[in-house]
Amino acid sequence: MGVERVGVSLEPDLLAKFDRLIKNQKYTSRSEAIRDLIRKALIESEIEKRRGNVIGTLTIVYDHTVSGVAKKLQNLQHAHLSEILSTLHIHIDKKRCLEVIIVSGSMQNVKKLADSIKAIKGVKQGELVVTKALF
Ligand code: NI
Repeated sequence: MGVERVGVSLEPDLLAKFDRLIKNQKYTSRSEAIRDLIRKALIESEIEKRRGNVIGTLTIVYDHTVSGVAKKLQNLQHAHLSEILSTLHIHIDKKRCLEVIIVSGSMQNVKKLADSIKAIKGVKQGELVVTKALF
């Protein structure tokens, strides 16, 4: 496959910040970093159109001392067997737990499930990261 070269005009400040970012992310060239950004934008735009299935993670941090939170999380996960592939649980400290939930399905269902989990009292942070599923 051939490649086409394109020129991009950027303010020096913005370029300096971008170079720092890609250096931290261990990119070997600007081109590769820009290609990844474009791919990410295309995937996101397709996700927004809600076509096809997605796969990804929902990472949450919750306070397990909040009454009922663990039970609510468990009930919700048992009610969504088809969207949840796996769950990783780590005890951060005396109070806080980290859970990484691997999710898949239609964007609509995955988003709805993530929103319900984030809405549980005691769940302090929640971030859903999805990519287009290859199935
Ligand atoms: Ni825990």
